[in-house]
Amino acid sequence: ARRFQRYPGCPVLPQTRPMIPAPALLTSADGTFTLTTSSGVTAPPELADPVARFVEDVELDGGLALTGSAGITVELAPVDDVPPAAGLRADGDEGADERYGLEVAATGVRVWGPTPEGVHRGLTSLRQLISAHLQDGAAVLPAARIVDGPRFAWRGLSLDVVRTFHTPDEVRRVIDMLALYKLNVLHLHLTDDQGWRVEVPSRPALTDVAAKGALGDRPGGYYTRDELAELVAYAAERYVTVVPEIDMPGHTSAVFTAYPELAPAELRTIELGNGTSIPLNALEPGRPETWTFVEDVLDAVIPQFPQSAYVHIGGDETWGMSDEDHVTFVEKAAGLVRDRGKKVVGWQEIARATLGSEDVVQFWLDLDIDKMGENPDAPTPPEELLPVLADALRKAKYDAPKALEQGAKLIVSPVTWLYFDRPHADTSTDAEQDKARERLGLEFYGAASIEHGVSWDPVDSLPGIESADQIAGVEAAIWCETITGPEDLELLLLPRLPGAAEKAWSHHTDTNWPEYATRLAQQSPAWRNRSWTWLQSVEVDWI
Ligand code: TNX
Repeated sequence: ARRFQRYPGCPVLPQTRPMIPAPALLTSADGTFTLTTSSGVTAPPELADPVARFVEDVELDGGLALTGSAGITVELAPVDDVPPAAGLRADGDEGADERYGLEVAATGVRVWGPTPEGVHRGLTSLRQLISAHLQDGAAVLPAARIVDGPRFAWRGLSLDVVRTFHTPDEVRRVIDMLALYKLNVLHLHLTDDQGWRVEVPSRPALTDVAAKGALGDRPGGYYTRDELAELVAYAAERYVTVVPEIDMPGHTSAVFTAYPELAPAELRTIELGNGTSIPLNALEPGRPETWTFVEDVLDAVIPQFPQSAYVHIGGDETWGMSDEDHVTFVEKAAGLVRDRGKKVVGWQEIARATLGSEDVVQFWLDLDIDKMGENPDAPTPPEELLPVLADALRKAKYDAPKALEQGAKLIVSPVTWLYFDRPHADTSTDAEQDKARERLGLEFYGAASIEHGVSWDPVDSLPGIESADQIAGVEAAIWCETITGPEDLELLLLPRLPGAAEKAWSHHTDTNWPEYATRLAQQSPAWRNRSWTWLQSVEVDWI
């Protein structure tokens, strides 16, 4: 397979540090510098926020309270020995720059970057070094000079909060994980067949009725405007942008329970035979009331996500709808988003519509129908579903090339590499956990190992991509059909999430598994201190 070429001057890493993602440039030096509770940070006032965040996080990661004022110097200074990121920023801030430098010398630690955000990323690297080297209240850091910056500007996680409702506190834990791995987008999948999670004051039944649902008999819920404001601010403090998804025209069964007048005359589903079914109905583009509804929703939701330059309109799996209606719907919905000053992102199926060059298409369907039958553990799909799936996968092959032809950029989220709702192939050293593992993840995808998660490259992963410039970014996705609560969620997120970050950020694309596994093992002290659950894979020597 063709491999991403390092930019000129980016060497093969001669040695590593307990950091994920791996930094672009790293030079070891002789000596060490020791941080203790009497150490602290010297910084100009404009960096007070990232520094305060760092001090708080260092304590949460490992219990080291930096109560002094010297040892770490932080400043604004340019970084240009690594190239700027490719791709698009979810907050639309074209002037943003996440590059940073980090130097550990015998005389002290220095972190610098051209912007507070760059400095924040550098301090995040320092957090990882401290927690991996912390022993008896002191972090003995080996001397090194690091210069680093992201390969892609949009590095995210799509989180399904519908099939299982995750409370604001649970979402904050996920944001903490994203921040530790320099991921900067939380894509919230707020609506689906089973529920609705956001307030629309002009449409009270969405929260009074639709929000009560979740998959099966799980509890429903929604985020109030205040809760969302707090979540968005919590994320922003960690330089994470929250992008809202309103999934339409399909995946709208919950809307139809709240507003039956929007439902098509005939409701159709495919029974899966295990008590669940796939609804085939969608919002109909030919009816004026559909568009009043969509406008009501956009007008209420957009202001709740001020940092996001984008609105995700879904567009996936409209299996009960004609291609023509799908295209009509997508084009009109995209126009309404643009009219409101936001850019459009949607699942790959939107590439079948006429798009603008500012639109972003999220590619996911890299499945091969012939291979899907190869997983012996997978349930046999009902007869009725087979032609529907075959048709969906056949059309999906053209989506990425169509998007690129139209000048749109792609977010890379292939099921094969970035769907975290695949079962874990690695067993756990913990028997209880291993039992939970057996029920987690959708079986028809087949199980994937942690090693698998780092053995690919975004540029090589989809048809039609020739260079990193065609990619907006890299986003993992976690769907929650098999996830019943926060422990399940964390067990599928960790330790996969750092692997997605490695692919999205690092310029070192040919990940070497034993070397990566060593860095991964060194993450566990911070996870333990933060009481995050992770799959204790037998393939990794956790410390
Ligand atoms: C497909 S990915 C879906 C979701 C499911 C997911 C399960 C996408 C855009 N749609 O509705 O939850 O598969 O992995």
